[in-house]
Amino acid sequence: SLQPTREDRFSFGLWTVGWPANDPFGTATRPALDPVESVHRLSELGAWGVTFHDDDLIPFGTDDAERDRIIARFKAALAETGMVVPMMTTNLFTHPVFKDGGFTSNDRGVRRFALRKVLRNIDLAAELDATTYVFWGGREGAEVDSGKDVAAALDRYREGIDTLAAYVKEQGYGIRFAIEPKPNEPRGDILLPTAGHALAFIAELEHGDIVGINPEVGHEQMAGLNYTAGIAQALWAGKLFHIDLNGQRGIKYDQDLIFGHGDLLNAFSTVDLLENGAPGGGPKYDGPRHFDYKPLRTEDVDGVWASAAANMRTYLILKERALAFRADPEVAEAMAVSGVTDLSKPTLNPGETVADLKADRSAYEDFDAVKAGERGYGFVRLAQLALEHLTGVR
Ligand code: 3MF
Ligand code: MG
Ligand code: MG
Ligand code: MG
Repeated sequence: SLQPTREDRFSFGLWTVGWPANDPFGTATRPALDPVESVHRLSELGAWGVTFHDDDLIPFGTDDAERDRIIARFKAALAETGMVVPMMTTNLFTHPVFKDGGFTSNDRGVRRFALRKVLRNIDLAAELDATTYVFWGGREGAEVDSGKDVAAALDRYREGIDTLAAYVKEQGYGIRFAIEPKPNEPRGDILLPTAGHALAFIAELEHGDIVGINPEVGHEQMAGLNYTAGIAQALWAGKLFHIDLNGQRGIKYDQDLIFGHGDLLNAFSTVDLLENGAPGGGPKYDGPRHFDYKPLRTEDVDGVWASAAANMRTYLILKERALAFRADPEVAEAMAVSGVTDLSKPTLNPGETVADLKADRSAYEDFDAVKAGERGYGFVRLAQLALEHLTGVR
C-alpha cells in the first residue's frame, strides 16, 4: 500500500515542514509553524517520528521556566499522537556566536559554549528516548585557507565528539552519534565534507564505537558523488546509523527537494539498497527513514503538508518497484550474467596462500586475458530492467 503507517518508520525534522521559506535573497513566504501542530499533522499523514534541533523547539536564549513549559507541552503532543523522537541534534550554526564554528571555532570560549549547548540538549534527548544524536557541522569550516589550521580544527573536532561520547557512555544513555557530512554551504568549505571523510575521521576517535554517519542525499550529490554507493560503504563499515533523504539536481546549492524529485534513478537504487540490502548480503540498514527536505518556497501551508506526504508516498512507490525488481527472475538472470552475484565469492580459494596462487598457472601464465577482455558484462540490460521496473512498465 502507498499509505504510510508507523511500521514504515518515516520521520521528519521539525525544521523541514517548519521552514518559513526565508532564503539569502528573500524573506519568509509562510508563517512559522507551531511544533505541536507539526507533530499532529505529521502523525495524521502517517509519519512515525519527529526530530529536531534544540532551537527548533526552544528558541535560543529561552529561560529555564519557559523551556520546561515548552518541553511539557511538546511531550503532551507526543503522548497524544504516539509520535516518537528517534533523533535529536544541536543548532550550532544560526546564532552569530557560531559564525566561525562550534567545536572548531578559533575562539576557545565559543568552543566551550558549544560543548555546553550540546550537553544540555543530549540530556533532553535521553529524556525523550532519542537513540541517535546527529552532528551537522555547517559552520565548522572556512573560506580563507590561511585562516583555519585544519589539523588543529580536526583535533578540536575529535576532542569535542570524544568528550560528548564519553559523557553519553558515563550516563548510560544508550545514544549513538551520527556525523552528517556536507561539502559546503553555509561555509565555503566545511570540514568532513563527504561520507568518506567522516568515516576516516571516526576511525581516529577514542569512542568511535558509538559514532557513525548520517549521510544526506543532496549533500553527497553536491560533491558530485553517488549517494547509493556512499551509504553502501557506510553499511559495509557498520556505520550507517541514520539517513537524511531528499532530492538534489546536480552540483549546486543545497536544494533539499522532496525525495525522488532530483536524481530519480539514484533514489531508486537507494531504496533498493535500504529495503533489499546488497545483492550479495551483508549488513542491512535498520534505522528510521528520515526526510530532511524543504517545502518549495513557492508553496503555501497546504503545499507544506502535500510535500510531506509526497516524500513518504514516493518512498513507498520506490519500495514497491524495488521489491518487484529483485523478485523478477529476469533480473536475477541478468545479475548472474553480469557477474554481480559472482563478486561475493572470495578471490582466493579457501586456505590458499600467495605461494599457491603463484603456483597456479591457470591464474596467470595460462589465463586468456584477451578472451576475458572480450567479455560483455551486460550492465546496460540491468540498467534498462531497473528503469522499466521504476517506471512501472514491467
Ligand atoms: C543542512 C542540514 C541540517 C542537518 C541537521 C542535523 C539543518 O544542510 O542538512 O539541517 O540535517 O542539522 O540533522
Ligand atoms: Mg540538504
Ligand atoms: Mg540540508
Ligand atoms: Mg540534513
